[in-house]
Formats: sequence, structure tokens, C-alpha cells
Amino acid sequence: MFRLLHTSDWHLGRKIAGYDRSAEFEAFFEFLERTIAEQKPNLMMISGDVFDTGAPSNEVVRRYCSLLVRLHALFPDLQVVITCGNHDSPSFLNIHAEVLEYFSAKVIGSVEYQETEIDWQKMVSEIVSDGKPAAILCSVPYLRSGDLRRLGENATIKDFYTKLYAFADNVRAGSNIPIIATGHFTATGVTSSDGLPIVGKLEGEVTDNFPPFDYIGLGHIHRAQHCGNRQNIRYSGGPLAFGFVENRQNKSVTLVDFEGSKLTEIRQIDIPQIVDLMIIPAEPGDIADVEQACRQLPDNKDAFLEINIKNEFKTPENKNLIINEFLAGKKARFCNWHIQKAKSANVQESDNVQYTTQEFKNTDPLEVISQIFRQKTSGDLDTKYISMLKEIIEDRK
Ligand SMILES: [Mn+2]
Repeated sequence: MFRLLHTSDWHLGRKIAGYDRSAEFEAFFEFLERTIAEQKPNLMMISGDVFDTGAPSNEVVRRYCSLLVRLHALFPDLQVVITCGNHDSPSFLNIHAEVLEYFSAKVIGSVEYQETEIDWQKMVSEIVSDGKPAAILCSVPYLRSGDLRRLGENATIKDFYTKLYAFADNVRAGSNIPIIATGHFTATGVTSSDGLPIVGKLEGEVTDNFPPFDYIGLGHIHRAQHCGNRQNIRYSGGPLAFGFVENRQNKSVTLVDFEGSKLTEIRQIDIPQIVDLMIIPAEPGDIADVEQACRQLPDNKDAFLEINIKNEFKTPENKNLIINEFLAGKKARFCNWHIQKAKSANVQESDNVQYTTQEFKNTDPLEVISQIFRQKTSGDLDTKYISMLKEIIEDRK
């Protein structure tokens, strides 16, 4: 049997409202160690967005290297594949590629070329388990538009994977082992983190005639799910909620079993979360509701809080001080205001959303735009515009 542990979108170094999340990442690493000890996968796949930014802090990089070294010491037979996502810098990931090979970790930062031809061989490797070939692995990083153009002016992600499959099938040479691949793109027809349709150049159409990989472990979408009719083309989702839009998602890793080349089972194992992302009160409230919701939190409840407030609450000068007073003696930490405007209220100049520089830096651009729109018009931004904005934001990442 061959067992794969699929995970993605770790976003190491990710912060919320400027708060460090390394305790959550450490808890995830401990969960990984436990899960690998129990489940004994042959291969662990990290399908892109390993880091939250292209230039993570020294401390974040130290923890990443330390994890990979520790996993190798504990599980010398475990192989690891790490591929680049759109948040990662390919050249940064590649810094450790040669060293990590000694720790059974294969790192692929970008598609490589032999002169002008794509070097398929660089992406395709054989996974050996108990001294026998167990799988053909295609390590595909986030594809840049130049990578696709190399295959033709209008080449698609599907064209890329079709060529890759043909190459890998040739390497497999008829043996009874699966061909598995990684990837970091948006498969059309899937649901984004916040349930809205997604558009952008990362998009690839995954239909029934997508090349017949035995499994494709995808990253980029943070909600665990499969693509269309293909149970074996999946997103594992990330290990931690990326932001408040993901606060109700179960986070998990995916385990996939093969007997010979046949996929026999897919399971998800939930990742326990040590810090909750909470939006309180449940309904937008006034100051009294906010106070009650804050004071009701158990003192030792570790949570990041977004405060759901009607916009009548106009105390811009000291509202952060007030919230900190409500939270005195509690472990929970205030992050953002979620300001909801009463539908019929008149729009006034004083309703403007205000951010400190720090808050602004740590807020998702789409959230800023949505909030301002809500404030100005009392309505929600049309999904059509959200899609367009997402495309623009995605392009600038
Ligand atoms: Mn991601």
C-alpha cells in the first residue's frame, strides 16, 4: 500500500491584525508529527503557499527548516514534496532545495527549462517505498503565464498537465503504480473560501477529460474540497483559518491510499485549532451587546475577535480603548471591527471607515473595499464586482 498525506497553504508567518500566530503553527506541527506517527504516510505533499510572503522572517524560516529536519529524524522513510504557490518566492524556496534533499524533501520553486523547452524530467520523480517503486510523482509549482505560453499562445493549465501526464506515463512504463501530481491554481467550479465565485489567471478548467492522474493534490483554495466529478482532484485546504472569512471552516489534512495504482480510500483528518477566530456578537450589536459578548467570554478562551457592530456605535476616538476594557483579564484578543450599517440609515460623512496604518496593513484589501462600500451605500458589493476586484488583487500579489 502507498499512502499520501496531502496538505497545502500553510502560509507560515501569517499574522492576524499584527498578532503573531507561531503558537498555532507549532500546534499544527505537533499535530503533523502525531498524524505521521499514527498514519505512516509514505509521502507528504505541501502544495504551495508554504510561506505567507516571499520574504518570511528569519524565525519563520528557522521553524520551517527545523520541522523538516525533525520529521526526517523521526520518520526516515517519509518523503516530502514542497512546491511553490503564488505567495511563495520561487528563488527563496530554492535556497534550501539542495540541502533539504538530504532530509528527503524535494523542493520545486519553478518550472525549469532546457534551453527553451520545459524540463519535464525535473518535475517527474519516482517514489520508492520498501525498496520498490511505489508512485510516480509530478511536482508542479504555481504556473506563471510564461510557462503556459511555452506550450502555445493559448495553452491552458489542462494542456500543461496533459503533456506532463504523457511524460510521466512514459516513465511509469506500464508498472502498476499511481501517477500523482501537485498543483497550485483555481479549478473552475470550486467554491472559494468565502463562497464567492473566483476568477483570475490562476484558473484551470477541471472537467471529466482532464488527464487521468490517479491523484492531484491542489493548493490555492483554502477550503477542503474535490473538483467537479473528480474525487481524486482535490484541495486539502490550509491548516489554519487564513482570516475571519474562514472562521467556520473545518481545517484538515487529506490522506489518500493506493493499492497498486488503484486509489482505495480518501480520508480527511481534522486539525485541532488552539485559537478560535470569533465574530461576536453573532448579530451586529450596539455597545451594550458588544460589552455583554466580550464579558461572557471565558477568561482563558484563546481567540481572535472581530467585533460585529452596528454603525450607530460612533466613538472613533476611544473605541479600541473601550474594547480593551471589556476584554480586561481575558486571553481573547481584539482584531477588527465588523461594522454593519442599518439598511435604511442615512449616509453621513462621519460614517467613514477609519483604519490606523497598522490595521490597514493587516486588512485584506477586499475587506477594506467592501467595508467602505457598505458604509457609503448601505448595501453589499455585487458579487460581479467582488469577482473583478479579486482578479485585480490576485494579479497584484
Ligand atoms: Mn494560499
